Amino acid sequence: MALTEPRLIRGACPHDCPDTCATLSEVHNGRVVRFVADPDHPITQGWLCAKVRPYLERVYADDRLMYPLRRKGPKGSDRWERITWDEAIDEIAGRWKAIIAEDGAQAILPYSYSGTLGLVENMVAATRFWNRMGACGLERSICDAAATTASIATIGGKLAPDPRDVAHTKTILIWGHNPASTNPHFMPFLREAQRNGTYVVVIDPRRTVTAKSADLYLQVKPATDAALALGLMHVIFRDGLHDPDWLDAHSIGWQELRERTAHFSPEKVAVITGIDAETIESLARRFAAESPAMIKFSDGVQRHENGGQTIRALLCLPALTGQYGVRGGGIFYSQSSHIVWDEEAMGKASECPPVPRIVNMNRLGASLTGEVSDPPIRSLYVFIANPVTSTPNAGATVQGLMREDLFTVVHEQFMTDTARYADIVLPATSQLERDDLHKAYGHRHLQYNHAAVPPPGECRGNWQVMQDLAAAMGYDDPWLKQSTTEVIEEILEATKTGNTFLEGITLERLQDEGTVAYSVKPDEDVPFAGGRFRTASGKIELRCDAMLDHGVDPLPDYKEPLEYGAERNQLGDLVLISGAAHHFVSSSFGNQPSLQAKEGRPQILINPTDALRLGIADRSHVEVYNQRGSCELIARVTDETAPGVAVSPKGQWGQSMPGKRGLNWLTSDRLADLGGQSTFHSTMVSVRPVRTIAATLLESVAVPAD
Ligand SMILES: Nc1nc2c(c(=O)[nH]1)N[C@H]1C(S)=C(S)[C@@H](COP(=O)(O)OP(=O)(O)OC[C@H]3O[C@@H](n4cnc5c(=O)[nH]c(N)nc54)[C@H](O)[C@@H]3O)O[C@H]1N2
Ligand SMILES: Nc1nc2c(c(=O)[nH]1)N[C@H]1C(S)=C(S)[C@@H](COP(=O)(O)OP(=O)(O)OC[C@H]3O[C@@H](n4cnc5c(=O)[nH]c(N)nc54)[C@H](O)[C@@H]3O)O[C@H]1N2
Ligand code: SF4
Ligand SMILES: [Mo]
Repeated sequence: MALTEPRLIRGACPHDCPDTCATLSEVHNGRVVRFVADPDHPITQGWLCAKVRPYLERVYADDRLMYPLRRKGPKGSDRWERITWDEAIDEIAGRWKAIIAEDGAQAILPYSYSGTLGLVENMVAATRFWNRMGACGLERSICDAAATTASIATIGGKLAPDPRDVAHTKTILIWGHNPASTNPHFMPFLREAQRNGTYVVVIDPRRTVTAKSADLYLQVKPATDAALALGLMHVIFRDGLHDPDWLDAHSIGWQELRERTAHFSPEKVAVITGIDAETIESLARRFAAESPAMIKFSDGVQRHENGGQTIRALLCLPALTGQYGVRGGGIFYSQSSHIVWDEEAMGKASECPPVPRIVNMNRLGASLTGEVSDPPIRSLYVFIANPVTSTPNAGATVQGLMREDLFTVVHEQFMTDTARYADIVLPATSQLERDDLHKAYGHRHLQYNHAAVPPPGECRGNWQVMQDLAAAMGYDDPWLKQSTTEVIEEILEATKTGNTFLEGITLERLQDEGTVAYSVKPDEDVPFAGGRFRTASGKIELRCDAMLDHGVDPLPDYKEPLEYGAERNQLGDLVLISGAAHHFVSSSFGNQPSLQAKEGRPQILINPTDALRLGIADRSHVEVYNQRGSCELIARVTDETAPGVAVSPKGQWGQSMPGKRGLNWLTSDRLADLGGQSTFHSTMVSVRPVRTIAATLLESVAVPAD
C-alpha cells in the first residue's frame, strides 16, 4: 500500500446536477487528503462548484452515520441504540416476511430518488431487489416527469446538443432555469458566446444570478410561460416569420397550432404574463431573425399544475423557424435519451412478479395517511432521498411516519429530517468509498467512479445492502449476487445493441480512462439533423394526439393553476416558488456548516410592496402559512422578486427550524397535467410577522387595564 501512495483516484460527482464533474481523489494512508476536479475533462475544466469543492468536509463529517441504529424512544424523538448489521438485517427481513405473509409485498414501499445518480447505487439498487420481492412500485415523478413525457411525445426524447455548441447560438432564451447555480459548467461556454455576440435572455419570476448577467431579463409571472411562448409564436405566424417549407416537411399540425396562437395576442399575453406587448413583439422578431436561436430550460420550469403543457409550448417554438437540427439552435433540455440503459438488464423485471401497484412519490404523505389502503403501506424503506425535507406536503409525510404501525427503515449518510422518524437507520457509503458508473444529463460523457478508500465505520453501499437483504429474504437469483462491476458490464453490453453512441466503449476503457466521450457520428452530433425526429411519425408533433391519452389538449395551451385561481384557498395571497439553493443540491449539503454559512438562514424573498402591505421588515422573522402547514423563515425584502411572488430556495433542513418544519410543509402535492409531475410552485401562501416575545410583552403592557 505505502509504496503506491499517494495515489490519484478517478471519480465522478454523484449529485443530481447536469454537470457530472470528473474528480480526482488523492489518497494518503487510507484517507483522501485532496479532492479536486480533473483538469483534462472538457466540461469540468479543472474546477468544482462551491458545493462540492469542500467535499471532504462532507465525507469526513463528525455527524456522518457510522453504525446501524435502532429507535429507542418514541418515533421522531431522535433517541437511538447501536445495533449490529446482522441484527438490523434480521429484524428488517423478519418484519418484511411477516408483512408479506399477511398482506403481500405490495404493503412494502421503497422510496428513493436522487442522492446519487450512479447506475448501480441508484438505478440497480432501486429496481432488482424490489422487483424480485414484488414490492409496491414508485412513480418517480418529483422532478422531470412532465417534461420527459412532453419531450418523448413531441420530439421523441431528451436529446440536447453538445453544450459547447452554444458558441454557434445567436439568440438564447434561458427559460425558467438558473444555470449559474444548477448547471455551473455551462456558464463559461455561455459567457464566451455572449462575449462573441450571443444575445442572452432569461425568463424567470426571480431575478436570479443567471438573470443578472443577461442582455434581457423578463420577470414573468409564475406558471404563465405557456402563454408567453404562444404569444411569441403568435407574432412569428402573424408576421410571416415562420418557415412553411420546414414545417410542411417536418411537423404535424402547424396550421392548427397557428390557429391556437391566434388567441394569444401580445396584448392579451401581456396581461397574463406581466411582460409588456412591445417586448413580446421585439423578442419574437429577434428569435426569428437572429438565428440560430435556442431555448435552454431544465426541470424547474415545469413544477406547476400545467407544467406538461408549458414544456409542450416551449418545444414547439423553435420549430416555427426551423431551428431544430441547426447547430446552435433548437432546444437544450437534457441529454438523457442519447443513451438509455437497458431496462431489463437493469431491473430483471421479466424474471419477477408484476409490480402490484404504484404510488406516486409526490403523494407520499397522502399515501401513508389513507390514500393507499387494502392493504395500507406497512413498511417504508428510504434511501438516496430525504422526503421529509424534499417531498411536497411534508406535514402529511411526517404524520404518516409517526404511524405506530408503520415500520420505517432509512439508509443514509446523515441523520436527516427523514431518518429521525425511522425505526432502523442504516449507515451509507459516500461516493469516495465505492465504484459506480455515471451518465451525465448535461453533456455527452460517461464517468467511471473508482472507490478511493474503504468505507468508514460500518457504512455499506446501497447495492451491498440490497444484496444483504436479498440473502436474508432467501432470494437466490444470481443477478442479486453480482458485483458492481459485473452489473455495470452486463448493463453496458445489453445497452450497446442498437446504440451507436456506445460503440467501442467497454468496462475496461471506462475503468482505465475514467471519462469516456460518447462515440458520436458526425450526422448524429446535432440532434434532429435533417428534421428527423424520434417520434413515431418521424416529425415534431406540434399537434400531439398522444396527449389525448393523458387527458391533455393535443395543442399546447395556457391555463391558470387551480391553486392560484379557481381553487384558491383563502389562506394564500402570495405565490411561493422554491427553486434550487446555490449551495445545496436539494437537501444534500443542507447540514454542512461551511455551506450553511454561505447559504444563510432559511429565508423568503418578498417584494417591498408586499412587505409594506404585510408590515414585514427586512431580516425579520415571518410565519409563512397556508391550509397545509406553516414554517418560520427570515424575510428578505427585495425587488429580486415581483409583487405577489415569494421565493424561498429549497433544501434547508427542518430539524434546525422552529417546530422542525421546513419549506415543504407548505407545498402542494397536487399532480400536474402530465406524468404525475410535482407542482411545488403551484403553492399559495400567506406571510405574517412572527410576534416575538418582546413585542408581545410590550403590547400587553401598553393595553390599558379596565
Ligand atoms: N445548486 C443547486 N444545483 C442544483 C440543484 C440544487 O438544489 N442546487 N438541484 C438539481 C436538481 S434536482 C434539478 S431538477 C435541477 C433544476 O435546475 P433548474 O431548473 O435550473 O433549477 P430550479 O431552481 O429548480 O428552477 C429554475 C428557475 O425556475 C424558476 N421558476 C419557478 N417557477 C417558474 C415559472 O413558472 N416560470 C419560469 N419562467 N420560471 C420559474 C425559479 O425561480 C428558478 O430560478 O438543478 C440541479 N442542480
Ligand atoms: N420546495 C421544493 N422542493 C423540491 C424541489 C423544488 O423545486 N422545490 N425540487 C425537487 C427535486 S427537482 C428533486 S430531484 C427532489 C430531490 O429530492 P431527494 O432525492 O430526496 O434529494 P435530497 O433531498 O438531496 O436527499 C438525498 C439524500 O440521499 C442521501 N444520500 C446520498 N448518497 C447516498 C447513498 O449513496 N446512499 C444512501 N442511502 N443515501 C445517500 C443524502 O445524504 C441525502 O440526504 O427534491 C424536490 N424538492
Ligand atoms: S454538483 Fe454539479 S457542478 Fe458541482 S461538482 Fe457536482 S457535478 Fe460538478
Ligand atoms: Mo430534480
